[in-house]
Amino acid sequence: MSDNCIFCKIAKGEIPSRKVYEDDDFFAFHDINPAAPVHLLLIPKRHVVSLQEVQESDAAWLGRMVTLAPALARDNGCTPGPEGGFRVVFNNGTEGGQEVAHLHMHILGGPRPWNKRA
Ligand code: DGP
Repeated sequence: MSDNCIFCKIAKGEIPSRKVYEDDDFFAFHDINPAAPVHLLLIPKRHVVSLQEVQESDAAWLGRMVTLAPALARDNGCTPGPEGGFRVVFNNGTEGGQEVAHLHMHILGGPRPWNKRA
C-alpha cells in the first residue's frame, strides 16, 4: 500500500467507492467518470504503478486479475456471449494515458454506442 495513492485508499475503504468485488488480493469498483454504460475498475490491493513495473514473478496474480474480468463484467450488466462482451484497457504511464498511478484494469461494456475513451 502507498500512503498517498487514491486507489490504495479506495481499496482500504478510506475513500468511498461503489464497490462491486473484493477478495484478499483485488478490489473492484465503478469508475467515477464512466465512459460506457458499465465502467468498472479492477485493482490489485498491492501498490503496483503500472504494467511497466511488472515482472515474470507477477504472472500468477496478473493472470488471476484477467480471469476475474469476465465474471465482473457479467455480474455488473455486460451482456454475455459474442453479441455482448466487454472491453478491457490498461493505461500505462503518461503517454499511455494513465492518470492514476496504481495499476488498474478498465472493464467497459453495455449496449452500444458508447465512448471508446478509457
Ligand atoms: P486512467 O486514465 O487509466 O488512470 O484512469 C483512471 C480512472 O480512475 C478514470 O477513469 C477516473 C477514475 N477515478 C479517478 N479517481 C477516482 C475516484 O476517486 N473514484 C472512482 N470511483 N474513480 C476514480
